[in-house]
Amino acid sequence: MGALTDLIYNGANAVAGLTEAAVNDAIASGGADTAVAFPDTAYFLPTIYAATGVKVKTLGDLTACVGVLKSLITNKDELGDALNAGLATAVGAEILQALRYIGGAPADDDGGIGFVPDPVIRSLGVPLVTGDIPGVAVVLGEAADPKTVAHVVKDYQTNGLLTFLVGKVIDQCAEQGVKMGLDYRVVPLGRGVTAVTHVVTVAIRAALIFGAVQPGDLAGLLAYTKERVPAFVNAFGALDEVTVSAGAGAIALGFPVIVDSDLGDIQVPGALVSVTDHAETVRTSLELRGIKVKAKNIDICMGFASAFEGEIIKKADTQAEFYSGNNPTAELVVRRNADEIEDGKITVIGPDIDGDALVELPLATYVEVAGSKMQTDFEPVIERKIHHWFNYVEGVMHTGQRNLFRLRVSRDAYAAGFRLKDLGKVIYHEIMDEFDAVADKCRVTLITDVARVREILEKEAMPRYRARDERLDAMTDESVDTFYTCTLCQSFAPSHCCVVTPERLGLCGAVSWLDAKATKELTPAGPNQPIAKQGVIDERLGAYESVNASVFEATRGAVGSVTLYSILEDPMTSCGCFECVCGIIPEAKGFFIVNREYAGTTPSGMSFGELASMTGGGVQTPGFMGHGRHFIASKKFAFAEGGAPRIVWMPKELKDDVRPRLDKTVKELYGIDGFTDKICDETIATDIDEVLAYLQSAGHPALELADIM
Ligand code: SF4
Ligand code: NI
Ligand code: CU1
Repeated sequence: MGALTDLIYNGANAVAGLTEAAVNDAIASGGADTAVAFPDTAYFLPTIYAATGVKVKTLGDLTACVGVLKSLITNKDELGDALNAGLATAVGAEILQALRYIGGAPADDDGGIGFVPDPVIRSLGVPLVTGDIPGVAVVLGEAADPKTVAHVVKDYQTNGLLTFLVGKVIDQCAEQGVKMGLDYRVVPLGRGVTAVTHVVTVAIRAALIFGAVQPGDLAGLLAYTKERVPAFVNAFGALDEVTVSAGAGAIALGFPVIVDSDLGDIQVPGALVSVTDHAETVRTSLELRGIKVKAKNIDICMGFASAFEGEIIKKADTQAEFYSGNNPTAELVVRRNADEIEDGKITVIGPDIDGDALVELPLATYVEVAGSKMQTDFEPVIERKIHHWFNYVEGVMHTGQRNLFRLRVSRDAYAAGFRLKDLGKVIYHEIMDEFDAVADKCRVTLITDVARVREILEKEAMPRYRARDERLDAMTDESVDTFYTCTLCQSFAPSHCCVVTPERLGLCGAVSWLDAKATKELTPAGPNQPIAKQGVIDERLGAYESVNASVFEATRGAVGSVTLYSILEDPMTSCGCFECVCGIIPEAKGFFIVNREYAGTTPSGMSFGELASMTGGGVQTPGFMGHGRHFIASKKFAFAEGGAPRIVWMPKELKDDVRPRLDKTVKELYGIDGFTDKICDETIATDIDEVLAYLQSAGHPALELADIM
């Protein structure tokens, strides 16, 4: 053991020395009052905050932190003590990185994105709980042969993992043509080894955001990251002492470290492991962390992985485009009887995508599904997936749905042999994989013949879209006798449970009542369980005995009383991945809402990230509630408090997005015309007095209502 602990202590002492000197220098030159903060986070210096509860705001606050850091380095020859020294290294790295951010964004280009803002972490919640992102890889160092590291990283990418790069591997992967960026799930953090702090704080903030771990509860923090953050480290190349002690920090958080050099007998089973054969790196890493990936073996010539979902294909790189603005288009999934279709049949009707110049075509993606458990209600659930499945293909980009979409196939994909039939294969494979419980047979037809597409669009697709919309519109909480729980997020937020109703979708925006119903059919023991609507306690609040009982059971006793329609009385819990969060402006007698994408400040003086930190982790916080975008225009939004007329402020983009539905709802329920225009936004005012002045001049109805609290 001695050799390993020596390395860890040497590294930790070196980092401690550097940190102390850097802090002293910074104080000497800027003064102890100089502000120090990472951008767009509500968690200060997250490692220090989570581990000790200390809210670092100025350079002066760091002096005490350096003292704590040094006290963690005991130089005792026990692995447990040495791992604490590893945590000291993590703290030192965090401080050194934070110093780079004094006065704003770092001036020096470190080759990476650096600090990851809170909203990005929140946006990762859903893909992580659904297994869409099955794990997080940290790849650091410098590989002896760049090809080996690029191969490993591409392998993770193909399997949907989120990979963070630290060190020279960034340049090596770039040279080898690895597609990088958050959209590709390969994220360069920085060349210096201290940049590893930016992934450490992601794991730590996950514990604060989703896990409701209290700042200062170090044991709770380490238990959370070990049990719930599926991360591991791959270190390439020669290991210096600092890297080893940073690795010890990773091990303390519960993340195994796999190195490609031969450590001989200083390995620690399950925690520090040598894998010198790079062909084994990925398999061993996933196994050590218990990460299971779904093999996606579709017989097409291009990659197929969720990691390609964010890929952008520029017009100049496009071989073929199917765009509703230029040609008729439709995407339609229909239920059939088993005797009506032949399973596995994929047909192309009309011209394929061949050509030297840009090929522009109409397209109907026509999918027929048969199965004894297939319901008409599942048609739109499956249909909406087409967007994701097409995007998963490397070299294919898709936006929109139904009769309004844009689909591009890249020149690279075409050159590799990708043709229309392959799109059919993708749909067939995914339906039989994801919807196997309801789909016994599936037939896919891709039509580019303009007359046929127009006929399908007019005679079949449009009437069906309209009928579905009418059904959705007519589907109210009163019209059904079953609601659903959603506990998918419990893997991160153990005591959280959403209640999904026709008029209130999950706060992530990704789970509607129909989705929940379909999931119950697909995985009967899964995250969506039916709640029979029984035992009304209060209609206005949306309080039901059966809802309370189901939530109590689903949260194992953590939450016993939730309302469906109130923000102030027993509101639903928030996990952390909500699309929007709302809060109160007492002076305006109303609520403001802010969405995750909005980076500015709100009338409360807080940003989305700061507001979001007021709620989450499966806790009920009256007055602050996470919710989906779609819920804003629901007749049930804040129904108990007076409904949508209480909304007084939203970012402009959000306003424009919800305007048509919101105007309709408010007109119908409260008889007010053009309501959305009466809501203030950041282009009008964020200062509370100016907001009030605007609401006055616009005649906002909230001002006429009773005080909100
Ligand atoms: Fe998580 Fe709620 Fe969305 Fe389910 S509906 S995935 S629990 S946020
Ligand atoms: Ni959505
Ligand atoms: Cu969530």
